[in-house]
Amino acid sequence: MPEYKLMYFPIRGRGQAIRLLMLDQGVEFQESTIAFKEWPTLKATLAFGQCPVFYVDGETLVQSNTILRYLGKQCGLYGSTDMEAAYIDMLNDGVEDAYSRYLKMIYNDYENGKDDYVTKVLPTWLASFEKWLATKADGKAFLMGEKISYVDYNFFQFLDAQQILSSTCLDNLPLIKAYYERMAARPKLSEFLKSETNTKRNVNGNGKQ
Ligand SMILES: N[C@@H](CCC(=O)N[C@@H](CS)C(=O)NCC(=O)O)C(=O)O
Repeated sequence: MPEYKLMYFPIRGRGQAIRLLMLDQGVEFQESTIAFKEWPTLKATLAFGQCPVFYVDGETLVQSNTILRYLGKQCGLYGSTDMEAAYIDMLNDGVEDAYSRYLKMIYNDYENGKDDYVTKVLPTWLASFEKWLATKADGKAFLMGEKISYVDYNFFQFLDAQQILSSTCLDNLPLIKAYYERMAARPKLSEFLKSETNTKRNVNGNGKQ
């Protein structure tokens, strides 16, 4: 395995799915936190001036979903045919669309937009995923059925953040609720989620959650 190093701000944010995937899959990696005062210097060196940054031996990757897809290929979490890979990407693009709406509300409109997001925007996205889950292994396994794929870590981190925002958001969604609990109970994830490393990290960079 190459040497992996994740660099990100001291928050869960867009680093979380990458961390969860590597921890659960037993991938060794180093993690280094970017101090906010060091950020301008590092930012100037990065392809799009954004983090997370993922170093693979001498290579430097940015874009969280690219990093997830790269790890998906490395760890056998990307389906076994081109069509399965396309469905996994399709689901991940759905998670990205929902997550972007969440981030927009968190960073730009928390006070005025939270209610609308929780009562209208989020339920629409979750209902689509509930319907999807019902088509795969009766909703009793992962987003693509019996085998876990990289999108499960991204969907799980999204659900984890939504539960913090609204603890009842999964109440009428039995398949997603059970899916969330199943993922959270995976031994390595469960240990990490309870750890201080995780609980002391803010969900988002502005402290809103
Ligand atoms: N599409 C990018 C978005 C990355 C992004 O927005 N990163 C934020 C932190 S989550 C950032 O680097 N903010 C600091 C800045 O833009 O200067 C990804 O998925 O990695």
